[in-house]
Amino acid sequence: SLSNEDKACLRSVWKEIGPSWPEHCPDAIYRMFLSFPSTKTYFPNFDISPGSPQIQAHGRKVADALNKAVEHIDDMPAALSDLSDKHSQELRVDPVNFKLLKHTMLVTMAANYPEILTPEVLLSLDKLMEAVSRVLISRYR
Ligand code: ZNH
Repeated sequence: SLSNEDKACLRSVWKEIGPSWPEHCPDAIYRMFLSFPSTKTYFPNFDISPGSPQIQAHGRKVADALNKAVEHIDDMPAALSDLSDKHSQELRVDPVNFKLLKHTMLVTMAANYPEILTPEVLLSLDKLMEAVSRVLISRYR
């Protein structure tokens, strides 16, 4: 879980990444579909091509959720409660998929913010994605 050092690191780097992440997050979604084709089954109506409007819109929503997570880093379960319900109960995304998206998110961040992503920052971002994923799958039954 996130230590106080991780939280401080994330609050600080997110000032640099957060504002432009909505532009890049759709690439992370596209990379997920490309690298892990089974993930496409959750999006049967999506046009899976680079720059597709659905991927753009979805990427922006996911980026907004991450912004919210960092904004409420001490109280993520409450801040992401609706999303948790949605993923656990309605979308029923198999938890393994969160690892896949985490991977393509970190790759996309490393590609777009090479000077920000030192090994220490990468580790904190990895833990952030783990923490957000844990909240989103916390209500499975
Ligand atoms: Zn998810 C949706 C976030 C992961 C699948 N998502 C969604 C949204 C958001 C999110 C914000 C929107 C919602 C509303 O609208 O209400 N996700 C998210 C995050 C994450 C995720 C943050 C991590 C981190 N997801 C995920 C995965 C998957 C998914 C992994 C699979 C693969 N989602 C999904 C779907 C949906 C969503 C399917 C729906 C879409 C549409 O549009 O339809």
